[in-house]
Amino acid sequence: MHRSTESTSLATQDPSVEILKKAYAIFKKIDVNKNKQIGADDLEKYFGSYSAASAKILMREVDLDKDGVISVHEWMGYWEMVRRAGYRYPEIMKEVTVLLYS
Ligand SMILES: [Ca+2]
Repeated sequence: MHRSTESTSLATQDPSVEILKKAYAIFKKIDVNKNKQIGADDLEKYFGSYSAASAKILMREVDLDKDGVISVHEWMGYWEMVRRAGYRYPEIMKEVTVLLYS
């Protein structure tokens, strides 16, 4: 007798998947020179001076190994962490949307 494997339904409309997809799209947008990492200069170019403070906070929060750049793993890990931390989807989506269209 064996336990039936819990069926993880891969719903196409899973909002968390949407979030991660968007997060990745944002990463690619910010990574202007396509070197698979986001540096402070990328953030400055992308966000402009008006939200330099937000960019700094973002860097501080996402750059886990403190090497001054955000790798794609750090970026995706950040959003995964935010998601798991129990933030409500609408809040995350708002954050993502702001990032995507700012
Ligand atoms: Ca890093």
